[in-house]
Amino acid sequence: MQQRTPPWRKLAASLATVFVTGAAWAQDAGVLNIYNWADYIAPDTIRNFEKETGIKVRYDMFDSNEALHAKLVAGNSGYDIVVPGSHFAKQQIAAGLLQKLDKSKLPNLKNLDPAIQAQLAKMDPGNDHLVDWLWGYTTVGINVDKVKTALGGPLPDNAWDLLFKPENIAKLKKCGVAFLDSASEVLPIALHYLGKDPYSTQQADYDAAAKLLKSIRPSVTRFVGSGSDYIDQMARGQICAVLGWSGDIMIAANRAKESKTGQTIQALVPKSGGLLFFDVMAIPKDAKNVANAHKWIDYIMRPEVHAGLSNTVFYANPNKASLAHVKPEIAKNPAIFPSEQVLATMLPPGVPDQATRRIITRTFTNFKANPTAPVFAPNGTFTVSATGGASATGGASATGGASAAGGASAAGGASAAGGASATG
Ligand code: SPD
Repeated sequence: MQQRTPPWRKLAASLATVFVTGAAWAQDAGVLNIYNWADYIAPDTIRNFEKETGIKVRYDMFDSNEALHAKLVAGNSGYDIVVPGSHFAKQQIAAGLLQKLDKSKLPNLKNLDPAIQAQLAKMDPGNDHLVDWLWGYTTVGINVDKVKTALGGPLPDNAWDLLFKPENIAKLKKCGVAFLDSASEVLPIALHYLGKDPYSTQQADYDAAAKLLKSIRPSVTRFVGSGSDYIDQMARGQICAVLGWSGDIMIAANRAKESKTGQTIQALVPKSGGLLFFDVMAIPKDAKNVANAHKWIDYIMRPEVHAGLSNTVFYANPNKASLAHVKPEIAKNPAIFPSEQVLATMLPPGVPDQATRRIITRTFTNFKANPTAPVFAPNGTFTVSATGGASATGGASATGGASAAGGASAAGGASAAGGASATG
C-alpha cells in the first residue's frame, strides 16, 4: 500500500537536502588538500590561488613515488590532488584509485603541448585522468671542481660511467656520493647501463644489475629522496656526485650561486640517456573537494602559473602557451628543455608487472642493505650481512616486494622508517 508523506515531512526532507547540499558545497568551497613532491612549486603559486578563490590550501610533501603509492592504496588519504609519476599513475588508474577529470571544468587544457599529451596518453588513454605538472629526468649531478679533482683527469664521455664504474665512483666516495632511495629510479638505469631492457622481466638481467650495484655499493655514502637535504648538501659542497633529479640538481646549482658557497654544481645529460619522468596532477577516487581540485588544475595550466613553476624549480612544463613567460635563460637551457635529439636518447617511463616489481624491490633492498651477496630462502625471505658484520633480515611483503630492514611494505611498496623506501 502506498503511503502519503505528511507535508511537514516533505518540508523537513527538502530542508535537509538544502542543508546537506549546502554543507557539501561549503566544504568544497573552503579547502583543497594537496600532496606533492618537495621543492616543486613557486613561492606565490598557492598564495595567488588562495587570494583569488578564497580556497584554503593544505600542502603536504612526499619523498618518493613509492610513498605516495602506498598512501593511495591504503585509501582515505585525505588529499584532493596528488602528483605521482605517470608510470605510477598508470597503475593507480588501473587499480581505480584515481577519478576521471571533468574536462568541461578545464578550459586551459588548450594550452598544453600535444606532444606531451600524446606521451601521457600512453599511460592514460584519452588523457582522462592526468594533467602534467612538470617533467624532467633522473640523471647525474656533480660538483664540477670536486669531481675533476677527485678523478684527477677529465670527466668520462658517458656521465653514467662516473657512478657505475667502480674505479670512478671509488674516487668520489671521499667527497660524498648520493643515490636516490627509490628502486623505480635506480634499477631501470642500471639495466640500461648494462645494455639491457630497462624494464626487463628476466631474473637473469636483475642478477646482472645486482652485480653491478654491488660493485659500486661501498662508494655510495647516502640514499636520498625528495625533501631530504641533498639539494642543500650539494649546494654546500658536502655531496660531490648524485644520482638525482635534473631540476633538483639545478636548484642546488642556483642555491650555491645565490648563497655564494663557491661550489659549481652541474646536471649532466648522459650520452646514453637519462630516465624521463612526467609528474602528473590527479584526483584520488575518494577526494572530498573535487570542484576545488579542478579549479586548481585549471589554475596551474594558466601560462603564467606553469611558467612560474619552471622559473622556480628548473623543470620543464607541458604548457606551450607558457613559454612566452618562461625566463629566456631557462627556456633556452638544454638541460631543462632538452632538444628533440637528446630527448630521443632518454629512457621513457615504464611500468613493470607485479612479479617484476618484486624482483626490482628485492634487488634494490639488497643493494642498499649490503655490499655482500644476499642469501635467499625458498620462501622468498632473505638474509644479508650488513656492513660491519651485523646481520639484517628482510621478508617478502604481502603485495608489493621485499621489505627494508625487516619492515613490512604496503601494496606496491611503502616508504620504510627513516626515509628508506621500497619499490612499487
Ligand atoms: N623536487 C621534485 C622532484 C620531483 C621528482 N619527481 C620524480 C619522478 C620520478 N620518476
